[in-house]
Amino acid sequence: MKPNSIQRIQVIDSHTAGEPTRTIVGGAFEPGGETMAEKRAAFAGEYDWLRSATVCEPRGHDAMVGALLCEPYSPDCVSGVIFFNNVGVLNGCLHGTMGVAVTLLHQGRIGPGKHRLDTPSGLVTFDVSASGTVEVTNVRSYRHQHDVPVEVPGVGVVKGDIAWGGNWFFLADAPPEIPVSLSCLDELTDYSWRLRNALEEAGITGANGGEIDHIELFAPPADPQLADSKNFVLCPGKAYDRSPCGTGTSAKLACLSEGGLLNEGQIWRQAGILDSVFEGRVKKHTDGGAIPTVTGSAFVTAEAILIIDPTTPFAFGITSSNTEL
Ligand code: PYC
Repeated sequence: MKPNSIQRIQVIDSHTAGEPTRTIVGGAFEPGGETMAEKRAAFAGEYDWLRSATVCEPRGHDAMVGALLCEPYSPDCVSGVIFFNNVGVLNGCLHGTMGVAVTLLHQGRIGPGKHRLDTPSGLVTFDVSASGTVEVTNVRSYRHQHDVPVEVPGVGVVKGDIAWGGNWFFLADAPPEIPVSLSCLDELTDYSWRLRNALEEAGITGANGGEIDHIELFAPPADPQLADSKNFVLCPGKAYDRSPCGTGTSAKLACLSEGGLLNEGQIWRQAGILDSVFEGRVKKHTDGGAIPTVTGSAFVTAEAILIIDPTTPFAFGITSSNTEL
């Protein structure tokens, strides 16, 4: 339920390879439930106002990812975390994990070194350095289906892989006529959004009906000396990831590994749309798939108190429920 008194929310902002994370570090918001999946569901039900107030305009923007620190379910974790964006909650988020890591370091809650974080998609380990380099060992990632055809209205048949990297991804080559470049953001967004809608219309999902809410398109890197591939990732709320997307890089690593194109321990350098790079490698998992390790750098950009006065316009953010958008 929305609060009817003024709320002061303490946040620390960071960016990881260009992609922002706003971490709620104060305000005593503890979603109910025991496991992280239960806490995520409780957050979605009880605290949707907190989500939209912190990451949507006028305080945030569409690309902003939020992170709520909470009690972990696993006692050996430094914190639990629930990630969210402009339209809802996320399963996992690796650029956000890197942002949380430098935030906790900035606060003095942890020192440089290895720590564990409890997330709704599972336990992740991060190793953070004083300079902001963060190596994250992700949850088991795997390719669910290979070379899946989907008929996309206005485009034709597009083939791609469906893979889990902490979120569900459809991974495909970018069409040759649309360069993976900042100058083509509108075209890339339109193409990816059509693809996502076509997957939904066709009832194509991840395992157990998991919604494929991230689209990842690939092209050769701008500079092969610096990266092996360049991607464009469209997130669930139609914002593009400014970073190479950590869960998307994990999904890519799982596909490469399952296709015999990446050996254990071999480094894959994934550039994003800004040509910032995540480095990844995998360790095969006994249950199939792989455990990816993804490394990037994150930087604290602001400390702030957000003031939410329920008597003011758009106090809980500009959303489709309070506009004609
Ligand atoms: O880095 O995993 C990621 C991510 C997910 C959505 C935006 N970034």
